[in-house]
Amino acid sequence: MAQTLVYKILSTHLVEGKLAAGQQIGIGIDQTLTQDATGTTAFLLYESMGSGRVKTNVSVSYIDHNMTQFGPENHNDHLYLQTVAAKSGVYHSRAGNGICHQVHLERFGKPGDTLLGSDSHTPTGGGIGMLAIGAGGMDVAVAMAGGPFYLTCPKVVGVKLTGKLNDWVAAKDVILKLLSILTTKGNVGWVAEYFGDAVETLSVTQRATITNMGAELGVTTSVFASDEQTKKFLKAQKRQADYKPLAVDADAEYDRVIEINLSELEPMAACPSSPDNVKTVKEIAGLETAQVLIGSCTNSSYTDLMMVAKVLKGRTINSMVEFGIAPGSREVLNMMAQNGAITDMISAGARILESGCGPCIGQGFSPADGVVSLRTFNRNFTGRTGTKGDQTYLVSPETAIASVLTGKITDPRELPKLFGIKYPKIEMPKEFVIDDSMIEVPPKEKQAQKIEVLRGPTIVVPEAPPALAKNLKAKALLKCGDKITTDHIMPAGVFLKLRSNVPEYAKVVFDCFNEDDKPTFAQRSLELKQKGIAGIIVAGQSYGQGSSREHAALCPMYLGVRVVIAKSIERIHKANLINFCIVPIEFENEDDYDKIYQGDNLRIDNLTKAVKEKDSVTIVDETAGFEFVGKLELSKRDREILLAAGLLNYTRKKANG
Ligand code: MIC
Ligand code: SF4
Repeated sequence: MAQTLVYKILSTHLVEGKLAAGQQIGIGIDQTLTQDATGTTAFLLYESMGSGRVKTNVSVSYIDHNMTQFGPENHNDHLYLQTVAAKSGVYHSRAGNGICHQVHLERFGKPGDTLLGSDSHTPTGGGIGMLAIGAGGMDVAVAMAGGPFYLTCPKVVGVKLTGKLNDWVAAKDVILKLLSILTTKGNVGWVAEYFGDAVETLSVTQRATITNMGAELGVTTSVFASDEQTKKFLKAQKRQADYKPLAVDADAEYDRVIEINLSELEPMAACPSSPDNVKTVKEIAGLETAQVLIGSCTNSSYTDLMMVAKVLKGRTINSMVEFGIAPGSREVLNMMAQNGAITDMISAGARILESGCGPCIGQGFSPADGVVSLRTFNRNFTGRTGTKGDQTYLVSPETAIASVLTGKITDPRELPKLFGIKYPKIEMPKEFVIDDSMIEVPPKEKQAQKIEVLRGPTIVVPEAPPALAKNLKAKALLKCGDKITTDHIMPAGVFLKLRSNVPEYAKVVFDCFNEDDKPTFAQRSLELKQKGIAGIIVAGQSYGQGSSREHAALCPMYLGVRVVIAKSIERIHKANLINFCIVPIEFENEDDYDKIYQGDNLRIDNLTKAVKEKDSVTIVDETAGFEFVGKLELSKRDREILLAAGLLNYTRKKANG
């Protein structure tokens, strides 16, 4: 039978279930990646499983998020991750070597392989023809131990690309266009697969920009074929042996097809504060900007940054703009240092940041109050920059650099007219400067046994969830609206350094909803927990979108949250809730959402029975005096995990027979 790329990779990795959309399947995982902000928990859980050496072909632990090092926390994490990686047989990419997704693409990505990463932008690997999926750290820990990854067998949306990108129009504009069509809601259970004549015109890094930001659609992943472009990229990385062609069958059918003609595309921007609030740059042109940042795993490749350097050469940035550039990897930084591009950037007035996530995750460069910040990143959720009420626009490097020169949001197609700049077409280099000295190869098992894993005092082993209550007595601790992201639930920024200390980090759960002079969400929760009353979160559509951070389940669990009732819940977050024994319930009738108020006393009788064998559960709102039905959309395995009090307990039980 003719197959899509997605189904080709799935069928060669299927270990459980049937390849039919909507069915729960288990797939074997070839590679994993973890980063420091989710990796410490992942490795602590991995160690608790007692699994020894990893069973994957390749597992890599990256340090790229937490690099500011105010206080000992970050460095404690780095040392822990470095030693635990060596002990477990995991490659370790040191701080300064670059953003996990960019480095993984350059040094490890392999067409046709599966990659599971504890970061939602893992689908960046789809740019090199991998089936690359983001998940919670606990799921990645299981994969490192050799276990399958379970997912809903997806429907495939074929995105047909035709035409050719015009000068100053970028891969970022392709994904922004798609976000304007599909939005960030309602795409759970789908994968985006790109096809059509225009695909061969896009380089691997352009494809990776598209698959990276596909995460914002909420799809399971996004995939491109592996072809001549892939071969060229791998050859330039001196990894031609990793090349394998991968093409869609001619008469393969997609569940839905969307066509984007690249020739007709124009520069786009995601306006505050959602990646799908997309307008053309022309529509918002002229808006003054005081900060422009280029970087992140979406747009920090060699070709992106060389284009920026060429535009800047011999020019000076607008004096009202603060301008930072964070190269995606040390490889990119090194190449630009060697060919002089960094000098062009510095001379123009750019501030060169280290290779890492930096401002994308609120580590520095929080904008001033009320100013427009223009970023080439993938997320502009409110407050993510570290400034409340921030005004962040997401654009391509082309639009960013045009705006740096004018101080206003500027359509880059104006650059020839405004400054006489010709579009600098950057070719993929024939050979990259390869230097893997910051990637530590794990020692052989015997050698590794002697390694002492360093666990500084700020690293606290997370508490295991308690067993599910038979009958649940609870309170609606919080009622929130649509599109609540994991950034709302668990802020990063200045709190990011607390990732390996759940009791401390839990103090800022839902910090964005805390009001001065009123008890915080954490205080209200802990007070109830002491009285033996569980917490319930009531939410609207797409609850838990965005990051894969399992702390958005782990910390609420620590505070006593046992159930989330929402209109819909995003894929990774739903899995994280289950892994930490929080029951995800969806409203059968969405109107019931309006009848519940924050503070209502809720009751769920026979919860364990429902989780065991029912597709729905009755929830009694004792305060409002009504009852309603919630859907339990759970696989058999989900149910077993919940009944075993979470994935860690479940895995241990399985291992002990
Ligand atoms: C993000 O972009 O939000 C992050 C930080 O990379 C997260 C992971 C995390 O919260 O540590 C992600 O995308 O999963
Ligand atoms: Fe890092 Fe930002 Fe990419 Fe997340 S989205 S991995 S924080 S660069």
